[in-house]
Amino acid sequence: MKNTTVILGIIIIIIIGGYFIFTNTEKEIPVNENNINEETADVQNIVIGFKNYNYYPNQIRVKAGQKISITLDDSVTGCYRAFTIRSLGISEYLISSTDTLELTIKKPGTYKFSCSMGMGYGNLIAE
Ligand SMILES: [Cu+2]
Repeated sequence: MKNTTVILGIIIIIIIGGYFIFTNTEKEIPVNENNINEETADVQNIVIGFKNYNYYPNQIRVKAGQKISITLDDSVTGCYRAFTIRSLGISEYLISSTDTLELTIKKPGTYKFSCSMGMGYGNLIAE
């Protein structure tokens, strides 16, 4: 009878120990969530409109290495909505003002943008 009690006790200890090990490994998962939150908090939002037959503003300073999100407001029409940064190989048709173009410019420098046909002009200045 005493042996069974000891064995039962050991089994219970193993089960409790196993439970703690299991919950500890589960707790490591939210680290990823934190990383995602930090990234979204760090996004530079840029809204570009249209003025004098060109993008406005058209000299935009951004931080190199930081995620930027570009939207075109409703004043931008036609082919101007095909936002193109040729030197980065980016060309995206932003259908409405809720569409976003997200990118990160890693290297500081001046990056020209225009429509896909080269109409309009402006610079993204990454520092
Ligand atoms: Cu065009």
